[in-house]
Amino acid sequence: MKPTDRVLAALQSGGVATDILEFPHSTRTAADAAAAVGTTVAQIVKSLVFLADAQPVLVLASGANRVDATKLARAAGVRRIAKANADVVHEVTGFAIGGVPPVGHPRPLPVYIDRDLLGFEIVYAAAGTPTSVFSIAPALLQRLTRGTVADLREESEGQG
Ligand code: 5CA
Repeated sequence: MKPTDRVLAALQSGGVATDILEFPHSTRTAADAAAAVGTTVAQIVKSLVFLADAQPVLVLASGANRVDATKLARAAGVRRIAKANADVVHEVTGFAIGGVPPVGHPRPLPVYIDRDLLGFEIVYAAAGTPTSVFSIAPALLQRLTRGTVADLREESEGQG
């Protein structure tokens, strides 16, 4: 199955009716995706894998924010947070960096959601490839992923 089909299947089995938007150019980064869609970087969902006491977790963060490791550790109830490398990201999500979606993984991961995403009516997330995204209401994304909403924003720097 194509990567985008795995995402579409997960959305459909969750009862979410949305189309995958395919672009002729890169949506690999939050900035690229925002430019392609014609929205703000803050409305792009970054799907990031961290190791929380060595267990993989997925963080859905606003494209405008960097994730604060201390806040994530507190939310996850762990001591150590490390960023997963590209191989680990592929292994635990089934997708390559630049296209990692929030849903459609081989095994469900614990999900933590940057509360700033909930301030938007619609957000855009990667749909499995570095040239595709889908739109979704953040409340629906939360329900679909059973994600824990938390303050995860690093305060010192703006863009991530
Ligand atoms: N398609 C876009 C917007 S939806 C996207 O996937 N953005 S993202 O933020 O979710 O994915 C890019 C992120 O992957 C970067 O922010 C960075 O945290 C991570 N990343 C990029 N290169 C590497 C790498 N070599 N190892 C680990 N993580 C990486």
